Amino acid sequence: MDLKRELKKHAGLKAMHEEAVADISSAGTPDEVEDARVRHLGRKSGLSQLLRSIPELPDDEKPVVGKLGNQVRAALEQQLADRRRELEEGELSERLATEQVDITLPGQPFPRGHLHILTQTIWEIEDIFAGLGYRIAEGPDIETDYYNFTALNTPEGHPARSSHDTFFIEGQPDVLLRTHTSPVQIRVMEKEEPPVYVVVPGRVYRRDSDATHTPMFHQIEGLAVDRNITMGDLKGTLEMFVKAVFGADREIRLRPHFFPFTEPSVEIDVSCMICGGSGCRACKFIGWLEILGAGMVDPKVFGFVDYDTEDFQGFAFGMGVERIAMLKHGMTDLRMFYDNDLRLIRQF
Ligand code: 2NM
Repeated sequence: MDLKRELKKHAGLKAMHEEAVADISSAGTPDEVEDARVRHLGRKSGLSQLLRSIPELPDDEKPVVGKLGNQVRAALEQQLADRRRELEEGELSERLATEQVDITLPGQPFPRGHLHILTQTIWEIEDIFAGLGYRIAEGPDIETDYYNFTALNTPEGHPARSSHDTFFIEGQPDVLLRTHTSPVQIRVMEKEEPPVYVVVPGRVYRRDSDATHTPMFHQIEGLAVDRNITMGDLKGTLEMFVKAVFGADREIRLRPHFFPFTEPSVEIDVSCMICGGSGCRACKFIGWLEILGAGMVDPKVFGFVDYDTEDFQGFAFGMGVERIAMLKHGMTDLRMFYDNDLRLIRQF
């Protein structure tokens, strides 16, 4: 190399160059390269001192040292840069080799939740009716007296109003927490002409609290309005529903009952799924469990929504979701649904 031959002209520079070349070559990390740079090119390095001393040198040495010194500095700077890049690239490929991520490995398991048993029960019931062509309708939890009672043929002073033990909104005697989801059926009928097939799930509120009553619980009600709807449609629909939920072996029976909004009205029992009907503790040795209220919609209710009672008839029904879930899963205390005890939640 040119520089090597030139360096024979100056033993001092030659020695500095050789020492620096060896030192830079042996640097093992970018930090060590930097240390070598400070040692050999820094302000206190022999090379810098030599270049600074040029004015004091004999005239014939000045151009030799000036030119050669700068060549040495340029060569070392080049070597430092090369060595630094070499080491950085080595570091990168080392990290790429050792810090590989195998993206085909299974991920960290993420704890997965699931629907609450009440939600599962609501969805299951909705699915059964959806399969029969029913739509799902929802409405407000906070209702007016008109939708919760009046339009459901329960006028002021009617005994059913007090038996519901309604939560009223303070200072607003016409506003209350709905005691059933039936006001939604009224809202649907106000908006839509028959035929109407809807199921209505939701929270309802009554001033009640013991082992079998909570002040808030869930209902699903249903309404079918069409031409030529009869009690036979009611019975067939609800028998199919009960068998879908509790099993094909179950039977139903209808007992006469009273609701203000249906006439005639019935309560529907299912043959006990624990004893099969022979009598046990679950059915209080009766063989039957009450699960549904139902009836043919009273023409007075249709009057409130301007439906033509000559052309259209309907049946309606309602059930408590907690009660269905308890019977289906053999649960004993209604309040378990709201304890948020993971031992219960994880069972379903
Ligand atoms: C029940 C039982 C019987 C019912 C009636 C109506 C409406 F809006 F058509 F009048 N909706 N829901 C009804 C009838 C609800 O629940 C035990």
